[in-house]
Amino acid sequence: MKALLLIDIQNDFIPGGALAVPEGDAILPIVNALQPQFDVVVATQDCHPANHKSFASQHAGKQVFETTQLNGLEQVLWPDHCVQGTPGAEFSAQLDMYRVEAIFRKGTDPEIDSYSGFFDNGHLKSTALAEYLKGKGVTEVYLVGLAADFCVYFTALDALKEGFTTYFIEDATRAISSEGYQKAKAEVQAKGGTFLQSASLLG
Ligand code: VGL
Ligand code: ZN
Repeated sequence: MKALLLIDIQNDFIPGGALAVPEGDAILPIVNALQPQFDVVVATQDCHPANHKSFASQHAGKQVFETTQLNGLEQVLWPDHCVQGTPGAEFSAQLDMYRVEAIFRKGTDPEIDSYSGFFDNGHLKSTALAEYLKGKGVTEVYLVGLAADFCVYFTALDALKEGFTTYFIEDATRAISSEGYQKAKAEVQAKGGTFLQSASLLG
């Protein structure tokens, strides 16, 4: 069984949002066209409390996009984004949701960030996404969404660790930084992930 994982396709990651990914909105028609091709479609949702420690606003004297140490992990300090209960945390209104059978929320613990849809950044707690997919008989996961160099990338690494055959649909993702994306892509490929274009699935 094949699953399509919609990673963080939320207003704050789309142009106009608090942490906009360049051209993030360009993926929407492709993601919608892909959904009917899959047995299982699930979504992740970055869902932070207002005092989340990944926000630069929570660290006196720190600027947005600086890095710091957070409980022993390197942490990029982000603009406030995807705050629970705000429009920025909602899925894009242009994203079809009718085939999405489950939503996995992450980043809800104020003390730790959570890029991957499977685990927090310290690998301390699971979202139960792997167990959910395995319970549905899924062996192949296809990744789309935002941002290619953060949440899609870390989700790909964990999908590979969890034993899923992992595909990254490149034109259905966009990155915050193109250098970051090139490094991320090389690592995912080295670990066994496959990069492809949506056209090869849409036929
Ligand atoms: C993301 C930075 C912070 C993402 C989430 O969805 O890629 N990036 N929080
Ligand atoms: Zn976040």
